[in-house]
Amino acid sequence: MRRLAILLTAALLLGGCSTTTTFDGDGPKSDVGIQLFQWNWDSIASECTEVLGPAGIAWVLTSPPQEHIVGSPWWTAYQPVSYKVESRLGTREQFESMVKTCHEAGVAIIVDAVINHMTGQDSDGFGWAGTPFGHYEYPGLYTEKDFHHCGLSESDDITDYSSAGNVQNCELVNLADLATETDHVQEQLAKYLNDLRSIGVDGFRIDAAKHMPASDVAEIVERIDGDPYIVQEVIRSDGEPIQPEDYLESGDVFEFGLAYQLVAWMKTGQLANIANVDGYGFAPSEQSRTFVDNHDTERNRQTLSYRDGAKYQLATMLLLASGYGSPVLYSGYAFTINNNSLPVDAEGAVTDVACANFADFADAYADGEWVCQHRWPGTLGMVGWRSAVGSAEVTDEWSEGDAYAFGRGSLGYVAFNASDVPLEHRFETSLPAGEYCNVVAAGCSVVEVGADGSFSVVVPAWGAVAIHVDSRP
Ligand code: LM2
Ligand code: CA
Repeated sequence: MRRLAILLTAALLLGGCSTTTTFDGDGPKSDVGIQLFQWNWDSIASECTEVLGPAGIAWVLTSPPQEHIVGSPWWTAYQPVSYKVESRLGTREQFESMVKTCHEAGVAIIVDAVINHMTGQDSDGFGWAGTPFGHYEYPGLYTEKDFHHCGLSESDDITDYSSAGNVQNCELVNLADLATETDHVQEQLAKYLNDLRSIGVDGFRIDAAKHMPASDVAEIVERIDGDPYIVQEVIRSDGEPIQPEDYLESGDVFEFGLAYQLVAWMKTGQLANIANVDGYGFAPSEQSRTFVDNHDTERNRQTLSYRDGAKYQLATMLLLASGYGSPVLYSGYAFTINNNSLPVDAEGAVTDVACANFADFADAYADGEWVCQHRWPGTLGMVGWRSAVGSAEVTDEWSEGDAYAFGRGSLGYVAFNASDVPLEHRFETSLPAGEYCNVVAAGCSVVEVGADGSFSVVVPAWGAVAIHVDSRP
């Protein structure tokens, strides 16, 4: 029964009858995904086994796996040279083995699919796997005729985000823009994506979806075998003609609007707003993928990031407690300059992840150190909390000043404190009496719920206390 429930949840999460996935993980499966930015395939595999599977994380979003230009910045990954599964992150064999290992741990694999463009290089070169290429020449894949030349600006670059034609047919930072409306381009893309499907890949992040008409994306997705999970990157920006909602036919969308609001709420302390996001114009909850940050926003500083320490952790816990959307966690490496390289070996391949030793939020990370913020106790604890409370309704809401607390019926309760001062309070809950572990603190610090369902606790400054029925001493 339990196993069936896990299989069913997994199937639902992945948008239906995924052909290649079986989940044997034993933890309760959550709807939470995680982007492991620039983690190599071997490191993702061991993280699936050691941390993600046991924590009940549903899937990992990998960085792009296809052959890319040679160079030290992380963004070489976003300039495809060919669709060989051969990159700085590992070989095809390592990729295959990662998919297998993660599946055995009950974790699905979602791949970042760079399908809007090829390279942005004006001179000819060779890719990571040795494949020759020119800006508009990719042997065996594409020639000049397969690219857009929008003719709307001197460089053919995107110059006007108020024009859909400009955004979709011109070049995003000089990246050769594929004619995604054509049969030939769609066929090549489908071959690549279906090759990944044959390895067992469960779904795709559609990179730069805004830069392709929603109808092109839909046609490409149609050509993918089986019923893969799809999540699209359409950065929300008010007043633009292209909006995430245009893409819902092909799958889910990342809700950038909520990530921006989290920054504001951490400033104002208005955490209770998350319980009522109706007025914000976000994507429908069932198709919304929420997040605190991703690799782009931690660099352009439009969202919180690991640098914000306890505030970042608080925002992550709040997101995990919310019934709106499904969260995607983020984990990357520390940097001071956007182009900072990541740890590589003598050949330039990304080396295995070694997580920074986390003692508390005051830790400063050295450039290139793997932050592993997904392992912070508050994050893992709230993933468990989320699984425990499931879809139970919000009850026993309380807020005062910068503090906000609520329950999910008789299954769990959480209290947040967005201020510099610890908060002592007696919370009224609908929980059965007894002892509970505060799951966001390391170890089990015991909270005692009385016969009337109330408990008294000190919520740390910029911290939380969370208890649920599946974690009792
Ligand atoms: C994305 N989503 O839509 C990715 O999340 C984002 O990280 C990608 O940009 C972008 N779209 C294209 O896939 C990154 C990075 C850019 C970088 C591009 C291409 O943020 O800075 O552009 O990848 O590698 C770089 C240079 C840029 C240059 C371009 C072409 O920064 O100055 O443009 O390469 O050579 C002349
Ligand atoms: Ca385009």
